[in-house]
Amino acid sequence: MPDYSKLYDAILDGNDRDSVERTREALDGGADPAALITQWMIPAMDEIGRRFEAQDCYIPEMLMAGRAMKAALELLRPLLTASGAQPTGRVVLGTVKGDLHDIGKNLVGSMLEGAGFEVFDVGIDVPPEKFLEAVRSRNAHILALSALLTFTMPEMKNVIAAFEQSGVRNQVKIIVGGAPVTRGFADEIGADGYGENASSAVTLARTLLGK
Ligand code: B1M
Repeated sequence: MPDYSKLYDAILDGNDRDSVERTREALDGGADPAALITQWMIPAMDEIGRRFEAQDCYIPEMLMAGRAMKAALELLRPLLTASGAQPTGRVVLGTVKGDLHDIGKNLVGSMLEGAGFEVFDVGIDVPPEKFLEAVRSRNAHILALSALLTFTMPEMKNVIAAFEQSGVRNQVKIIVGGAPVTRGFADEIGADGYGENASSAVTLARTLLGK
């Protein structure tokens, strides 16, 4: 793959104008959108996270990098979703209560849409009752939960408990993902599956619906 390090740098620098410009350039040059995301854009977010952890940067820098990433993803989104695939199933998607991270969730949503799923994104910081209401009103086949913080992961368990208490747990498949989430954690809380990244979330959703 050609060198797209200027896109990586634009995200790392939190320069949204530049990240959009570099993405446009890359697409004009025939770049594969999925490869741009996995090989250049996500590594830039990982690097900003590493710097934050090492106290080499602070929340404003993380916020600006997030903004530059989202701006570039906006350009790529139509390319990820335009597959023309037949409707595969309905998914309610959201980030759990207490958690404001949405870039990974949005990527999962775009990839699911690209695979033909109808996706209802209920946003970030979502309490269990809102997930319940959304799954019921949309008659969803799958509930997809995202968490990026170790201290919001337990919220996934609370969501599953809310579905059990309401007697609707067996009507929907619940899948979980996000950087700190593991397969072991998914099993422990009684989720139906774990997706390591956006494309494995798609494979998982398809498998769970027997597609
Ligand atoms: Co935050 N943050 N952040 N942050 N942030 C992390 C997650 C952190 C790892 C950084 C670090 O310390 N290295 C750390 C968490 C530590 C921990 O809990 N172990 C952290 C922290 C501490 C915090 C705050 C607490 C900081 C503070 O206030 N002191 C705070 C919390 C706010 C809150 O949520 N209540 C906070 C805030 C923020 C910003 C708002 C500034 C911003 C978010 C902007 C936004 O989302 N709109 C932000 C950012 C940008 C990050 C990092 C740098 C990047 C996250 C990201 O977008 N990655 C992140 C470090 C990192 O991840 N390396 C960090 C790119 C994205 C494509 O990847 O989201 O992992 P990801 O999604 C992947 C997979 O995880 C998976 O697929 C996606 C695509 O491959 N996936 C799923 C995700 N959901 C899935 C669901 C599935 C399946 C797969 O099925 C349902």
